[in-house]
This record gives sequence, C-alpha cells and structure tokens, in this order.
Amino acid sequence: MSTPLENFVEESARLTKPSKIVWCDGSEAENARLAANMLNDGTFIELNQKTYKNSYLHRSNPNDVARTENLTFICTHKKEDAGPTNNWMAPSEAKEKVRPLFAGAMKGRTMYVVPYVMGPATSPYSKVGVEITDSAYVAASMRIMSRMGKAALDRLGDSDNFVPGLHSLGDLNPERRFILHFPEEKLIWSVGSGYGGNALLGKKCLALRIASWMARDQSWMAEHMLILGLEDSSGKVTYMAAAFPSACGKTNLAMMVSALENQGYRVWTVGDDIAWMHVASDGTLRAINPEAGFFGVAPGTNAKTNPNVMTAVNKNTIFTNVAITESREPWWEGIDAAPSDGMINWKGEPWTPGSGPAAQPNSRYTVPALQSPSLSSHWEDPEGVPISALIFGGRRARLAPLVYESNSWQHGVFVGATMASETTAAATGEVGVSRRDPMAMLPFCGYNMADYFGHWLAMGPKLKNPPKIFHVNWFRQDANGKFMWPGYGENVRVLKWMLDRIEGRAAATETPIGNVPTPASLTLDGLSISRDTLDDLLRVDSGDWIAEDEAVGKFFEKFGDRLPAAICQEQKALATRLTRTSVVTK
Ligand code: GTP
Ligand code: SPV
Ligand code: MN
Repeated sequence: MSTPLENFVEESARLTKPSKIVWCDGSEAENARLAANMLNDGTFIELNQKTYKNSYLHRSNPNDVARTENLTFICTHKKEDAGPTNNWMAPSEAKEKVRPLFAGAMKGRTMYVVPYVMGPATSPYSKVGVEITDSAYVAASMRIMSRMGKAALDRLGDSDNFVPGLHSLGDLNPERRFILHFPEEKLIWSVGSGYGGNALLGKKCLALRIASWMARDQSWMAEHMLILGLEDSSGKVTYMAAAFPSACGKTNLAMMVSALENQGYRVWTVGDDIAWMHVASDGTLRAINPEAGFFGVAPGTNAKTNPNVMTAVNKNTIFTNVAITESREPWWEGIDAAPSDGMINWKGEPWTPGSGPAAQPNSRYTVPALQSPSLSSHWEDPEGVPISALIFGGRRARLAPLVYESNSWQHGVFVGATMASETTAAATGEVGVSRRDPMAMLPFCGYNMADYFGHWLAMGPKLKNPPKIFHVNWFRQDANGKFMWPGYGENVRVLKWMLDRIEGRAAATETPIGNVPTPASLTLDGLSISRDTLDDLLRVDSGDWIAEDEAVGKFFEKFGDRLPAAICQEQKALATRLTRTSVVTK
C-alpha cells in the first residue's frame, strides 16, 4: 500500500506530467548535482570560487523579483474566515481556476520532491512539509532554509502529518501566477513565480499563513519575528522577539555587532524572520526559529552595518538578482566597495553609472544560519528560548519615537495592532507608501485579522510573566529627510534600555502612547548625538497622535463586529489620554 506522501507525489505527477521525478535527500552529493545542472542550464552563474566558494548567482525573471500580495489568496469556505485584509477565493473555485495552470506544467521538466522540517529536527514544535517543485533553484534554496531531505522523511515515516505544497514555475507570466493557501485542509498551491516568499513554500506559506491558522486552533503563536539573545556584562542572556515588516530591519537587528561590546553587551542570533512561540509548562513564552537559513536583503549590507552576514556569505551562498563584478564577486548598492568597471547588473546587462541600480532593490542572499558568527548556541534548543520582551516596529519617517513601552499585555497588543510602516521593495507595488501592517503580519496572517487580535489578547493571561511589549522606530527623519538615529549596531542601546526596564533599573517618562526613555536613561557613551536630535527622536506630539488614532479607528472599522472589544477600549482610552494632554500643553 502506498503512503500518504507517495499518493501526493503520484497525484501531482499525474497532473503536472514531469519527465522525471527526483526525491531530494538533502545530501552533499545531491546538492553538487543540482548545482552542476543549474550551471549547465544557466540557472546558476558561478561566482569567484576563491573568494565565494560553492556560491552562485541566480537571476530571476525581471517580472518576478518580489512577493506578489495581490496574487496571494486565503481559500476558506467562508469569506469572513479570511477576513477583510486577505484576498479570498472559495476553495473549489480556486482549484477550478488554478488546476489548469498545473496541468502538464512539468512536461519536459524534472519534478523535485522536497521533504523538509520547519524547526529543529528533534523539537516537539517542529512541522513537516513536502514541497513538490519543478525549480532546482527552489530545491537548492529549501536545502539552506530548512532541514531538508532525510531528516524530514525520518520524522514523517508513513504518516500523513505533513503540509503538502505544490509548486510550478509555470510560464512565469504574472497573469497566470497564484499563491493559494487552503488552511482548512493545510494545503499550498503556488504557480507562476520562482521568487522566495512565493516559491519557497516552507517560509511564508507554511511557517506563517498555514501555521498562524494552526497556532490559533492550538493556542500558540506563529509570528513574523526575529529572535535574539542580549547578553549583559554578567554573561546573562535575555531573549527578545521583534516583528518589523518586510525589509524593515529584522535580519540586521538579529545579527548586529553591538556598539556596547566594550561594556559587555552582545547580541546572539536565534532567528531572523519567523518565530513559533508556545506557552511552556513553567508559564514562560518560548520561541523556536522554524528556519535553518537566512533569506536576507542584500542592498545596504556591508562590513559596518552587518559584518556577521558579510562573513557568513563568502561560501555556500546563493545570491539572487545582485550585480556581479569583473572578478566575479557579488555587488549591490550599499556594499563597501565602489562600483567598478565592467560590472554586470542584475539583469545580465553591462552596468554604467546612471543606468539605474546595479542590484535589484529586493536582491537577496540565501545562507545557512550555521555560518553566522553571531549564531546563538541555543538556536536549536528543542523547547525554544524564553522570551522576555516582544518588540514591534516599522519605518515611520514621522510620528513614532525611537522607542516606547506599553503599559500592559492588552495595551501592547493594541500597539502591535496599530502598527504602520512605509512599503518596501520586498513586495511588488509602490515603495515608501505608509500602510497599516498589524504585527508585521498583514501579508502573512492566514485568517481574519480581527480573530488574530483576539488570539493575541487571549495568549497574555496564559503566561505567568507575560513579556513586556515595546515599539521601536529606527527610521524617524529630520526636516531634510535624513535618518536621525544611526541604527544597526547602535540599536543595542535601545535593547539595553528595554533590558533595564525589564529589570526595573531604567527611568521613563509617561506619555499618552506609553513610556518613553528619559534622555539620561539611554546609554549613549561613545555616540555623538546632539541633545536636540535626541529630544526629536523621543518626542511624542499629541496633535499628530490624535490624527493617527483617528486613522486607526477608520482601519478598525473594516473588521466590524468581529473586532475584539478590548481593542476598541484601548483605542478610546488612547484618544482620551491624548485629548487630556493636548489640552494641558496648550
Ligand atoms: P525581510 O527579510 O524582508 O523580512 O526583511 P528584514 O526585516 O529582515 O530587513 P533587513 O534587516 O534585511 O533590512 C532591510 C533594509 O533595511 C536593509 O537595506 C538594511 O540595510 C536596512 N536597515 C536595517 N536596519 C536598519 C537600521 O537600524 N537603520 C537603517 N537606517 N536601516 C536599516
Ligand atoms: C519578506 O518579504 O518578509 C521576506 C522575504 O522575508 S520572502 O521570503 O520573499 O517573503
Ligand atoms: Mn520576512
């Protein structure tokens, strides 16, 4: 008798008609074969093997360089279960529409069967997925981003306990591109794109959209969060998880080289994009990183902003849509080296100054986590690491101060629910437009976001000492449009203030939105920043916040009666606090 996995593979082959089926085992030999095939057919371009051993450049189709949120659907029986912030199709309608795009799609192609574990191989919280794909690039990337191959088959055995995902490049035409999620039956279909979040199905599709649905049903949390450990001068490590929208600084914060290393403060990386969090038997919130690698934004990465990544990516790394120099090394805007003669841009054309960015703004590196010098020794702890702080943040040129602390779990959930951020190149569409992005999950929540707020509210009381909830903004600008805060390794100063708040050491000023550091409570030694700039960074302008709270109210109207009462209460309470202070200050 055949196993559920064999059935899934047979069914998929019957539909897509590949000329060959390859079961991936995750071995070195298999990886070498995949790379050789891709070098052969042009999917991979060899980088300088002296300076970038086993590393390759992949150029995607220029119309396929970022997540396509408009083509991403949550397919539930009831539209309300997907909610007003998701695109929705009924499951039967979605299948009818998209099945023809899979029919015969793998003719003349190899079908790769990619079994994978999301999470440490032995963690009780890990989940098995199986991605069927006709992209060797996807198979090779999944090997870096997850525990792929044998580890997954061993864990799965003959059971049906896996999330099946069917992926085909199709014809790469955006008109025939669909990223479909069937959370009720835990199924993923993706066709027409070879790009990261659209095509590496373990990442956003399984570990966030499907997992968030499972997490709500089973009382845990699947979040778009980095996980880091902040070590203090005594050697004690405090773990924090932070949700920032795509391309808003998670990888950089998780991997930072601390500006306070001389005072004994260091940052250890547990994860850079996704956190799965559970209530442990001792009542703590514990987080595992479901991924095994980093799929990080290249532009802006250099030896000053992220030296750990610069060290990590010099071997076994796949670069996507970066430029390449004459000496066959990767190049992107914001790397230390100036552009050199003979550079080829991300589309494979000679680059000249004035011909636009050499690297695609959402170009990325795919690198094994194990290669980062900052990797925490606890990154694979099966039970996860205990979380003491949750951090929300985004890109906000105005309004939001450098950091503030919420007053309670419920208020913290409100702070997350009212997040907004300027859009980035990580998704198609206009860049730099402010939009509401609750908990950085707008594109990733697999169910009605009002129910998601309710789930967050319900998790607090299950915790013995709920983590403190903070909000940060590294991106506040001055009148000339310059970032006021230096960011990157200097962000440790803000993490240290949070730690000091957790331990009851740091002072704060109460404001209507929450507690903001007093200037003296921030450790600023060694940083040249004027008192005026600092005051501007920490300023809470009640007038601006009144307008913000009104915009928040409008956003919440979308959810109608489904919005939890506690969220409305918090919104009204904020309005009251704001009017009170603005009257006092006038
Ligand atoms: P995803 O992988 O898309 O989820 O993104 P991410 O949140 O991990 O973002 P990442 O750390 O890759 O940063 C995205 C961009 O923001 C890069 O160009 C960084 O150089 C830039 N960036 C990160 N941290 C900071 C910061 O503290 N200040 C400033 N000004 N820019 C930053
Ligand atoms: C993001 O867009 O948030 C990413 C990259 O982390 S992707 O895998 O494409 O979603
Ligand atoms: Mn992300």
